[in-house]
Amino acid sequence: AELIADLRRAVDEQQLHLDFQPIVDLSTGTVRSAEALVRWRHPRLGLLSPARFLPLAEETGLVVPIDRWVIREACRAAASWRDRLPEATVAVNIAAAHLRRPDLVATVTAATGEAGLAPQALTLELTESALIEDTDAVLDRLGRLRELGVRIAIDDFGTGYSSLSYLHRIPATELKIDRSFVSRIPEDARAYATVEMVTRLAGAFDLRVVAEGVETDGQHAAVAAIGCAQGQGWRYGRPASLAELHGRAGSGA
Ligand code: G
Ligand code: G
Ligand code: MN
Ligand code: NA
Repeated sequence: AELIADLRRAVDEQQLHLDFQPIVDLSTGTVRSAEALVRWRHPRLGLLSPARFLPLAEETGLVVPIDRWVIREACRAAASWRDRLPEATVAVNIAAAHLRRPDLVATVTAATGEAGLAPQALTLELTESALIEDTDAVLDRLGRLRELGVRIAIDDFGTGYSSLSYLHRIPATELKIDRSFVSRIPEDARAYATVEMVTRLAGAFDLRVVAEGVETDGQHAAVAAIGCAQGQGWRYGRPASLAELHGRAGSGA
């Protein structure tokens, strides 16, 4: 209960910050995007990962103001790296509760507008479990975001309960293959076949594929051979502060 009161204050008192993890083009190694990941520097408990406080934030509805803050900060960050990485987008995770809110489109429009960022440079990551409640209102909202140019990624693909049918309904632009599959290749034949199948399926839907959780050279070689367009994971870079990311982009390929 005390943590709830603390969390309520965290946004106002600037205790949250974002780390960014690069997403690279698998054929060239170029940074194509960065995923914003929220962290909470708690005054007494120290640095808390989202796994520690997001469930609480979701229960209490505080996840909506947190996600709003994340969207705004992420857009500002993307505007700051536009000079060096003009093509790179920023990706933010959107909670199910936020997706259900009619004001999501206004929040996104305000954040990109304030930052002077093209909506095309923003990707919203939605999990399959958030998409389970894809009511007409949610689909309409996603359609309007797409019309603005905002990109839509299906996150942790393959782990949800939903059927493949929502691939037909959601106006997604990319599909992120969950790291539980990527971490088992190339050795595990079934995981390998799953990544291959999902990549081929994504191609038929014109979706860009991002392999998540690539840690080793072997995994990198496998996802590249399979034909995934992009990769994310420790092999390419850990989540890091904006300052560190700038340093890396400056020295990189
Ligand atoms: O960075 P880490 O591995 O601790 O992230 C754990 C989970 O928290 C991931 O599934 C990620 O999608 C989620 N997450 C990270 N940042 C945000 C955020 O700003 N908003 C929401 N809704 N989820 C986030
Ligand atoms: O659910 P989502 O995909 O948004 O979660 C992203 C989380 O995955 C981040 O918190 C990040 O720390 C974690 N992550 C990113 N790359 C790797 C990786 O290569 N290995 C592992 N184990 N975790 C990773
Ligand atoms: Mn994500
Ligand atoms: Na993911």
